Amino acid sequence: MAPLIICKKSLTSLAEEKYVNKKFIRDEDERPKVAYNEFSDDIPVISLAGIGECGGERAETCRKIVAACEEWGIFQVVDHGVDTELVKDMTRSAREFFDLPAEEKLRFDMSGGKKGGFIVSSHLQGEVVKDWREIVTYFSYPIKARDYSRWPDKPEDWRAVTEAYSEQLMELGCKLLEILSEGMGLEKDALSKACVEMDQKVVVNFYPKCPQPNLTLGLKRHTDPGLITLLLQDQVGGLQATRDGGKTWITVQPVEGAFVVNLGDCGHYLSNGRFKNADHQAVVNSNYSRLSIATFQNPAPDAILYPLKIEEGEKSVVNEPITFAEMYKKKMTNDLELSKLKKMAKENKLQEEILQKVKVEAQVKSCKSLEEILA
Ligand SMILES: O=C(O)CCC(=O)C(=O)O
Ligand SMILES: [Fe+2]
Repeated sequence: MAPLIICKKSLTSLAEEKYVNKKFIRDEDERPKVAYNEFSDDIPVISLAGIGECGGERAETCRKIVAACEEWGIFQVVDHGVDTELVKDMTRSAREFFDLPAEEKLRFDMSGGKKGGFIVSSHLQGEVVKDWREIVTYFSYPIKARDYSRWPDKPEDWRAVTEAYSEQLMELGCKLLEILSEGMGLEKDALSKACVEMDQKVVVNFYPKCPQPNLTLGLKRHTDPGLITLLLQDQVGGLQATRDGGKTWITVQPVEGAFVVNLGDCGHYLSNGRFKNADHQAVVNSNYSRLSIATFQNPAPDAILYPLKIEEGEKSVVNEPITFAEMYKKKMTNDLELSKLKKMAKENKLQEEILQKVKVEAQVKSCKSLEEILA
């Protein structure tokens, strides 16, 4: 059997086991409903080629992006201007990091609330069920807040590559925020101004092969808390989205060189609900490991969140202005509370079922003895 203390281990070793450790097993209603490689092309793939120009092409691209944000809160971008070689280097470097022996990765163990580094499943403490993933994460913007002691020092080019990657992704993120601002009928800089100073955090997700992928998730269902997320995924597949509250799911078709753009909660709030916050999860499989790199473009912690525009006759989707830090804390606390309540309800139901069974058995027994008396 797999060891019980998983957090201090690397998940890669558990991937060799025949069965999934029970800490990773999800309730039936949370398990994958669609295969990792049953791809859908419902999510539009949009070229940003003409985005620098004024007029026709830019307006058309803008229209497509706004439509995708209203429908799914997800789209993919190609011709985005991020250097192809850099993307390859980032992917290679990340794979090399996860290939390191567990003790090397654990030199950057981020358990206990450390800001950045390596961990199995999630940086959140008190999760009820674990995600089938390893992550390495670093906080890249604002530059003054960087703590390089939490950035891996292996492979050798990790820091140079990740710095360059963060910079180019910040540029792409800002370009997209301009388009979204215009799409909301606002000045180009409206969303970036609302962020006060743009924060950026990069989470590299590694999902090892999984012996029983139908029982677990690589990353449980969620919406991203920030403004937008730029996700680079390999060609394996595993990112899934729903827009009917989890009844039906699609697996996003991987597109070579593309970034998947997910709108987060802040995008939803600032647009007063016009843009969807992408409801998504990641599934795993027994054939291939998978790598994805999520770059979160977030408002500064003290940025105030409130719709930038409320149309006549509409109500604000936000009760009162709230800072991003407060919103984040509330979201994470609620999430953990909900999972704990669900677990308790399940245990209570189980207890009730056992009690019921015991009662029925007792009745049967007493009936039998009555029959015996009568005979
Ligand atoms: O790996 C994926 O496809 C999804 C990753 C993701 O949603 C996240 O890191 O927030
Ligand atoms: Fe996400």
